[in-house]
Amino acid sequence: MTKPVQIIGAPVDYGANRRGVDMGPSAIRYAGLAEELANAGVTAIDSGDLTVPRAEERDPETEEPREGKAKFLRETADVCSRLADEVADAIDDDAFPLVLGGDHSIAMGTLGGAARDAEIGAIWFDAHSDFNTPKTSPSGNVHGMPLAGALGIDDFADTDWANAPGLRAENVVLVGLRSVDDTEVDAIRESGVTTYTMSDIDEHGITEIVEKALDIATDGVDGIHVSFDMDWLDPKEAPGVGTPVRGGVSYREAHSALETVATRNEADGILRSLEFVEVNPILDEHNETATLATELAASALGKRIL
Ligand code: Z70
Ligand code: MN
Ligand code: MN
Ligand code: MN
Repeated sequence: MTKPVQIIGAPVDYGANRRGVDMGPSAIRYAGLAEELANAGVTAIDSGDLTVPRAEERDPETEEPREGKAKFLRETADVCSRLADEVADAIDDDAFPLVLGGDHSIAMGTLGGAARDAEIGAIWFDAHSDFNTPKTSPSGNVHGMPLAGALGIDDFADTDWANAPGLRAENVVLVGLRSVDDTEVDAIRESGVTTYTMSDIDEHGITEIVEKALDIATDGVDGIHVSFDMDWLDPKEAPGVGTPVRGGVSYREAHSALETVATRNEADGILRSLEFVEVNPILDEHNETATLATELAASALGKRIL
């Protein structure tokens, strides 16, 4: 990464069903993010954390938008709006935003900022598809909704704070899916996004799938956002996540995926923003999931052994 990297912490747990993911940004910094990035030859500026009121001080129920349920939607709207401004400002300053979550609801903020004055694609590394809406969500947890929100699907059609203006569904690729709700299937099919499941990775290998994802995500856009949910990894590698799902990618596949992104970015400078979400230090073992996030960030930003 030739640009200076601007680290933005979003200590949010409004969107998750398990408390603790709000401590993710602290845990990732404590695990040595600054040193990892420095070793990778990256210049990083840490702009600290967004101010996020504690969930306990808030009433989770909200009527917006319309029917269905979505817990802490007002609070999520507030923090995503501020995050979008920070991300857009970083890009304006010719810096590269690296956002630390927090639960995955914050992706609506990151994408909103990254897609403010640009047409963008996105690669979503996640066990889950995050395509629910307040109407369809079985849980009411907003971290299961950010792609639907950013793409303006159904209830989110005129929810300005959630929508990412320049995000193009035909340039959105979900990689490594293994947990999709029945309620998400139709919306995914109708949206025009591309999906690769864990079976596709088994069949074709991680490098081929990520190369294909990059071809699709980068086609005709100004840049891409990479959203990395730590539950994409197998729970054996990343135990500190709120919603572990068996059968995820290995340590080596995760690094390989992000090295493939880094190599493409070295060639065409297409990477516009990056985020790591869903690190839950309370559920972690010796901060290893946070440590893994620091190493993965270094791989994505161009760390090389020789
Ligand atoms: C489920 C829901 C989800 C992350 C869990 C789970 C969604 N589809 N997303 N963990 N990161 O509640 O909507
Ligand atoms: Mn997710
Ligand atoms: Mn997930
Ligand atoms: Mn196939």
